[in-house]
Amino acid sequence: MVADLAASWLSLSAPVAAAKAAGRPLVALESTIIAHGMPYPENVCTAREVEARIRELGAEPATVAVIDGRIRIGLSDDELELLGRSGQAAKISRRDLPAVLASGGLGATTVAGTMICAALAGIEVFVTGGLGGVHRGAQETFDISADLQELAKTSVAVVCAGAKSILDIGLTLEYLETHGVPVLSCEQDNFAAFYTRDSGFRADYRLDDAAAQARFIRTKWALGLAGGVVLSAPVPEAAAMPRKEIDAIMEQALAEAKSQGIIGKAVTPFLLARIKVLTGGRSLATNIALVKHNAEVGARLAVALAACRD
Ligand code: PSU
Ligand code: MN
Repeated sequence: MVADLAASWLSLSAPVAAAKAAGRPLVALESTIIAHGMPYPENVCTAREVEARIRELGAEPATVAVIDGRIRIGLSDDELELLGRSGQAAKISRRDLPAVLASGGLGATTVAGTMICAALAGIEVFVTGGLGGVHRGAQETFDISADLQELAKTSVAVVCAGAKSILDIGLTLEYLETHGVPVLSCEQDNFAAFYTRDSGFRADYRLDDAAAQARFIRTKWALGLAGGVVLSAPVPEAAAMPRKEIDAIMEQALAEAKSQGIIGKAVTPFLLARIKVLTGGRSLATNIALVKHNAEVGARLAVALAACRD
């Protein structure tokens, strides 16, 4: 069977395999944020703290990456270090997965890549920082993250702090609507904007309670409506950046990317690194705080989903 063949590329860590066998809740985590989204050593430190917090809340974390040509679901501390430190990991979205597997390589999975692997491993909840989306100026560049197409077809719930306003958030939400991807929000009515709480755009449905989120998701999938669900959680107030300041910095980073001719998969890592420098490192603290908060929201959702299996 196709699914069995695909599953033969997977290696589950012992804790993930044990949790799965016992029917305990699992939370997938991406690795592009570790390898390409944050600098060392904060990336590895954050990855470990996020995993610990998910465990405290009763779910098992499963960080996803490709190591030695295998899809690895659940990483050891040494493997997190390898990804965070080597600078050698490929950035793996849907189109890159066969290349890195076939060549026996090392790679970090994006939102799209992680969703594919999570679905293969039977994991329903995935926690990330921010979604990829429709880039500003996409009418000329056609730069639309493969994350959005993945949400359209792969049945995993993705917890995020919305999307950055380096993207065109309005068009990102339009794209998701076209593809039938529900955008849920907790703690507020509006979709979050990563460094700031409010994107200025309403989410489709506000569901603060994990049990209500779980019922929504179960109902979607029970109806045979395959595809993802976005759950937006705003960065905690104390860690949010002043809107004016971050907007000006993002404009500058975007202008630099354009003038330097940065294109394709290099765009998002370039912008993240420039924003960190231009904020004097403060954007990194915000990024870490929002990922930890997302981990809490995701762990509670995974626990609630496990309690309402159909
Ligand atoms: N947004 C962030 N941090 C990240 C990313 C997005 O704040 O690390 C990563 C995620 O892995 C996301 C990917 O899936 O960038 C999107 O890349 P692209 O725009 O090239 O599709
Ligand atoms: Mn892109």
